[in-house]
Amino acid sequence: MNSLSPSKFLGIPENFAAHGGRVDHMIDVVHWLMIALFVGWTLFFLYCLVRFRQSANPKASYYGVRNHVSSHLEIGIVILEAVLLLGFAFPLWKERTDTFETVQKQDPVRVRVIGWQFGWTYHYPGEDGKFGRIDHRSKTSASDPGIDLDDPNAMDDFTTSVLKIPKDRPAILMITSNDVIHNYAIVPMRIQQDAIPGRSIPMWFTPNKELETSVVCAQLCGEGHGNMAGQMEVVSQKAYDDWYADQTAGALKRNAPKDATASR
Ligand SMILES: [Cu+2]
Repeated sequence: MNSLSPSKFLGIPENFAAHGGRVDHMIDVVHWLMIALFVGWTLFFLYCLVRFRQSANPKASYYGVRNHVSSHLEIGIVILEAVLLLGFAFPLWKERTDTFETVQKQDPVRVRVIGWQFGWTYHYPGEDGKFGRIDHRSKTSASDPGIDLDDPNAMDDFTTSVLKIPKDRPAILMITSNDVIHNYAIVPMRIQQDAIPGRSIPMWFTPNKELETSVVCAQLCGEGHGNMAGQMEVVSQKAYDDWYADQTAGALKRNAPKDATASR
């Protein structure tokens, strides 16, 4: 079946997310319908070229088509499309959007993703699992997530330019933007979400294989839009934990109160 699936022969990258199979299935059934329509319309077009050629039809017909084949065909297509929408697309959408409560109970990894002109910054909550307060006035550059270091929860927070998450564990990415509307898209994870300034929108998925891949901006956002390809890594839980502990320790050291006279 795989070689017969349009999502494969049209060259979509391999799926690496737990829910991705259903997205690919949706892409497959929609493409099969489109292929059928394309072939049908092409045959009909060729038929018309021959059947209604000028030499055989010097005079126009004032009656046109008198049977109901076309109406029946159209009703058939409408039914098929309704099946695709109600039978496949809606249930997939429902599953994607209604699972947030469940996912939150499955010990997810949480990362804030900040889009900016032109790149991505990742903000991890550190070992306490709590993100520090965000203060937009404290931002010093386009890519600054604006973490307020006066908040005790921020002491162990760290930021990266590459997204790192563990395999087989749900990841909840909170997508936001520092400037204009971007769109955070990970094709191998079959997921994307608009990054809107002033909003923090959750997007969740479970990577089921280790990989290094790229993330892209899927919303034209300015002259550097094409440079917004970033990197992400899915690693083993152990590698993730080690890396996370390292990063947290680094942050705690950086943010440790200096001597009392130094102003922050
Ligand atoms: Cu962009």
